[in-house]
Amino acid sequence: MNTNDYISQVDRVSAHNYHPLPVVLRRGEGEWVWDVEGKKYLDMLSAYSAVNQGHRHPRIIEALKEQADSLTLTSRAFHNDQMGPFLEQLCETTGFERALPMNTGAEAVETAIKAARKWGYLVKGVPEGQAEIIVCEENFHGRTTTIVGFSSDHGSRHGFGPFTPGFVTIPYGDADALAAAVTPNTVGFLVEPIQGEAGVVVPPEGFFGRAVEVCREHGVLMINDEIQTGLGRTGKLFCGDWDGSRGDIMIVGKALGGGVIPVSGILSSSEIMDVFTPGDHGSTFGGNPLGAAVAQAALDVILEEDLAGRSNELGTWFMDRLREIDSPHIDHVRGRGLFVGLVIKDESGSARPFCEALQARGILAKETHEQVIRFAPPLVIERATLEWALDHIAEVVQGAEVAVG
Ligand code: IF1
Repeated sequence: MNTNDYISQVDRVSAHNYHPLPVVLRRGEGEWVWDVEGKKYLDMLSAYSAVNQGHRHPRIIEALKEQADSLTLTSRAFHNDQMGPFLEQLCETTGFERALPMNTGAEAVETAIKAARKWGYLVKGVPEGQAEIIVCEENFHGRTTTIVGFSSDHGSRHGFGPFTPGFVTIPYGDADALAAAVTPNTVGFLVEPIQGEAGVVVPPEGFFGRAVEVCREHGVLMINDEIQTGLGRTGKLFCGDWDGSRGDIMIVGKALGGGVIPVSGILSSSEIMDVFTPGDHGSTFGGNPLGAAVAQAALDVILEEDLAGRSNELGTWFMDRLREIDSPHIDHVRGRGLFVGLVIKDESGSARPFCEALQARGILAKETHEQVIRFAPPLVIERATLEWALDHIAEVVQGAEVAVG
């Protein structure tokens, strides 16, 4: 079968809930992937920052294979010998007292929502069923009906109601609006330190620090969604570190699974985590030994290879070089570390044709929200590879190969 055969097959048998680039991948290694015709591509998306360690990192694959040869799944009805070591390493790495392991990011976000609400009722004294959580315009926190219910993106929520009550929306980056939205029933502020899906939107300087103060003043839990921005992506171990705050609850996922298996979770204090009692929350796979073994290796790689430091150094250099490109189509470049958004001017049309031109040159990048080309390569990427990519990016955004407008 060739590329078109695979695409036709998927078109025939799958729901059409995505519009992927017309490429069918078969192999990955480091920052590179190969399609079914053997064509090589630079992965500039990293599965939306779930492959920070690069495709099939040897240490992570070794951990996967070793654990697969002994025990893969027990459910939480029994203990296993991998979950404790994993969660202890995660707590030591993040500085939190306790962790609750889940699988997908959305599951972890839902877990954080439940933790904040129950803390509100048991500790803060909010009347049962009255808890409010503040979220931001243009947020992306996952695809469950509760989560899309507080999305401001019509495409993510249309046709999926009715939705869960108890969420209040403020403009992203507006600390005064946050303060004004707080009521005695507010239990949490759920926020991405940099908004990913919104198009790599970095909040105004000082917003995050001010939000921490507002939350502290009003006894509101700061809930940092670091699923995409965490684990080195923005040039610090966690994006909140740029403002010295990892939140009262920090949500992690994606790269925690090393690009191999879904591993997510929430981290918090004992006071907050102790609202959970046996049987009131869980999941079949949460804390499974295979994921726990992989996640330990995933964390080791991030720390021992200083992926955050690489992201900071290479990302800063990469964005400077992008800003030097003289192109009629570039509105501006934004981001932090190797979490970069190149914003295409409205008059130049959508970012999609530029992504298709990049694909023809062996670079896989994905547009987000029409106008933004997101560049988020694996954090193991070589500088020489970025230099090669920059030459092609410059030619694409300067050249006439893209029919614009
Ligand atoms: C899709 C977006 C990114 C996330 C943040 C929670 C989750 C995500 C900050 C949920 C997941 C993924 C989901 C994937 C595409 C991708 C995405 F474009 F959808 F918005 F990265 F920006 N918090 N983001 O970014 O984690 O349940 O997926 O494990 O749904 O199309 P998940």
